[in-house]
Amino acid sequence: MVSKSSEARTLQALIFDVDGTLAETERDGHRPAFNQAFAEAGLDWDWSPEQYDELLAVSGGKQRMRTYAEQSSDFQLPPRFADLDDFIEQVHGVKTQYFQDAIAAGEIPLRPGVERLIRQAREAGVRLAISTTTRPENVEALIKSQLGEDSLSWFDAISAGDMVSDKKPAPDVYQLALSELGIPAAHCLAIEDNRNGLLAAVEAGLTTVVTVEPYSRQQDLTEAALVLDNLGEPDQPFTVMAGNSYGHTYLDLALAEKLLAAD
Ligand code: XBP
Repeated sequence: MVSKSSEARTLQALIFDVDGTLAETERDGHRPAFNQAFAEAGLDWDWSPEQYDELLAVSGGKQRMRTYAEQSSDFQLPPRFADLDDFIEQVHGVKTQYFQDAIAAGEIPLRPGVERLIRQAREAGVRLAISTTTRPENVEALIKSQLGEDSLSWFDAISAGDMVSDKKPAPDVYQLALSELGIPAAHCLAIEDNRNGLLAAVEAGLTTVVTVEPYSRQQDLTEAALVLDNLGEPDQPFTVMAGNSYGHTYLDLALAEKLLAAD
């Protein structure tokens, strides 16, 4: 793990995870898109919300499909695919298209406080980045559909999907974002939604806030500086599940600075 220096730790960037953090995309976005692609491929796979919660222990949709295929004793490769790699590549491509259609239709809104915090950071000159396991085209679709056509340019680094070979909980996707930002980890705050993401961010040396999702509520999130139900809004306070919120009721840059200074 990267050690944090004792110099004054001013906030220079926020690094957001996407799925579960910017928006609750997993159960009602990725999961049905997987199921649509499975049906189209002639498979009888149909992941229920409960089953999907368990499958989320594996980061990355392609890795999740591979694990599921390898653990299904009765899985038979449909004849039109050359091998398991070809199957995963093609079916995941179809899944991505279904997911993007749902996102472009605006079916999945941003979580409370996300847009407010992003806009506050922009006004204050605090830079923005993304570190996610999902594919870059999914990130672009979500950000554009929710924040406007030009909003991608607000982010100085978008590290996503196969840009790194080792997915979360490995720190690689955060290290990539940090090197693109050119800012030491000690001056950045990560925002995540689950244990795999938290471990990746902390291993990269980042102070991390976790906003839980239904499936991550019961996870061990001990390494987080603060665990919340969501980022909160001035008229919609967050609930603190672990950590010190210093009397704040929503996450703004002032609270982010305090969390950095205390870590
Ligand atoms: C997100 C993921 C992704 C999504 C599906 O993890 O694990 O696999 O579930 O997206 P995180 P893809 O939020 O921690 O980055 O199918 O494009 O992988």
